[in-house]
Amino acid sequence: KGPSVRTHQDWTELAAKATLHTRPFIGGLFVESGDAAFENRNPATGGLLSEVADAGQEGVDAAVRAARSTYDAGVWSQAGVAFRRERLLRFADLLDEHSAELAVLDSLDMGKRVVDAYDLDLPFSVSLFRYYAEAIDKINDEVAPTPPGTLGLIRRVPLGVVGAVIPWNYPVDMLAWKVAPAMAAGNCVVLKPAEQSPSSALRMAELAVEAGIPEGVLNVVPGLGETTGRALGLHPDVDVLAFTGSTEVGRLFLQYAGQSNLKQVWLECGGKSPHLVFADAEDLAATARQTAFGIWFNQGAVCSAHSRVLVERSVHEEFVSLVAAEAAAYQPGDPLDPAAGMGAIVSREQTDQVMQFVDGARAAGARLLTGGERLTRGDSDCYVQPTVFDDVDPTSALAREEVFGPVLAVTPFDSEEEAVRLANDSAYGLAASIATGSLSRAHRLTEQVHAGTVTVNGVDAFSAWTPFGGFKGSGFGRDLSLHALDKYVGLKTVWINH
Ligand code: TXE
Repeated sequence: KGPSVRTHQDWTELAAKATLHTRPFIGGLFVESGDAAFENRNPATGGLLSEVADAGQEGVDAAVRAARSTYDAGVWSQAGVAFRRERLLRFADLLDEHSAELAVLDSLDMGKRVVDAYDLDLPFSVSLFRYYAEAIDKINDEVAPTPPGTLGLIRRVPLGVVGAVIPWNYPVDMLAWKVAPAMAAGNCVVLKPAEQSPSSALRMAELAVEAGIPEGVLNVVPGLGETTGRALGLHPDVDVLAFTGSTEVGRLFLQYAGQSNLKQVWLECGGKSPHLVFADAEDLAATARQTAFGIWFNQGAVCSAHSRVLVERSVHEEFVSLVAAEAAAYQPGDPLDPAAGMGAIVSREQTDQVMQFVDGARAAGARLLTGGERLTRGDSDCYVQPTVFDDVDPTSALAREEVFGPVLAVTPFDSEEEAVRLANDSAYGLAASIATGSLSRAHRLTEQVHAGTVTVNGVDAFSAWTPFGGFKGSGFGRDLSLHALDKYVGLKTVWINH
């Protein structure tokens, strides 16, 4: 399928027809659950989209029961890899068929450009379901070299019930990153989408059943973090909890595990990823385009957003003016308009938070090169210009804390050692990128820079085939690639004396 050829009007009409589910999807059905509800607002317009049930303790209990009984029944976990492979491939085909509908749901819920959801997020999710479906019948268990007269088997077994708690920045993709490997490995899943973006996950769970995936394999509990998220984290019958979100909430999930059943916890948390630009970079203009993409794509709401640029002083002035010029291509507009350069920020609260960083940077004496303004469209003020601050003090909040918005912090450096020191002087270690024409420097720095992914001469590379995740405050455990399966299986030793 090629890129979207739909117009602004086409997308607007699709959006007007969109159906937004609001109730938990448990055991193959949308159910009534809990007595609380929360508002789902479209940040692009400020309008109310839906009132969504907060599944709460009651909903989480029901979902975990459904997942457990489906797991124990063996209709998925023991169904054999050929069955799981076939159903997951069918699910991928259905997601592909419903790409435009799902892209619209994400755009309405959280403000991203619909064409980015359609051209990038959806194809990537579809490819992930296919990737893990195809992987599971190609991985063998092991036989250990135990003494004669014995047989030592090392089996990879599903763990049971997987809880997944995901953020709003990539609703469809974050679901796929967790759910595809977890389901492929034979587990049943209870997923809590972010309260800002519940719609696509509820629809995807419905499509999973339509694809012939047994009821109860994928359950979705919409809700707030402190109620539904917490109940899932503390649930005594959840075996694994996979989380993507803020470092602060990641810490809570470790506590929940300690306070409950010692469930395994995997965390993919925030970042403050640096882009190191050296004077020997082969193409400064191309590097500036990568810098712009690395911070302004998806309104900067990317966990591996390259929100810090460290640039060698001899090319500093030239480089920052190239980056500032790129801002023209990222001016915010209606997320349903393919011509918009960026969409809306997910919520007023998040926009307030972004503007606090902007105001703080101004007050701290950083040099504003472009942007810095909050914009209003109709009734919504959830738009922020693509922003660049130069000469940012590396000890300031803008250089150290995750903004999760379209705000770039530039700091010049004088030597390679200083660049590496600044890059590593962070509570996070998710990603880093390096622009250099020197092969030796590239190799040297990929060793020295402490991040889960280091990209040379590009920015923020990731793929289905390579692991994604961080060090330090960015969490642990890896999404994507065959290694993601490790999070959702246990090793079981079977010893036979014969
Ligand atoms: O994230 P949260 P929010 C960062 C980013 C952003 C900030 C706040 O800096 O500005 O976090 O965003 C659930 N118990 N990132 O508030 O709160 C919540 O419902 C259990 C980085 O959206 O971490 C949602 O499903 N669960 C990031 C999920 O956790 C709780 C992605 C993530 O929400 C909970 C998102 C609680 N007490 C935000 N509180 C990344 N690195 O990808 C919340 N949740």
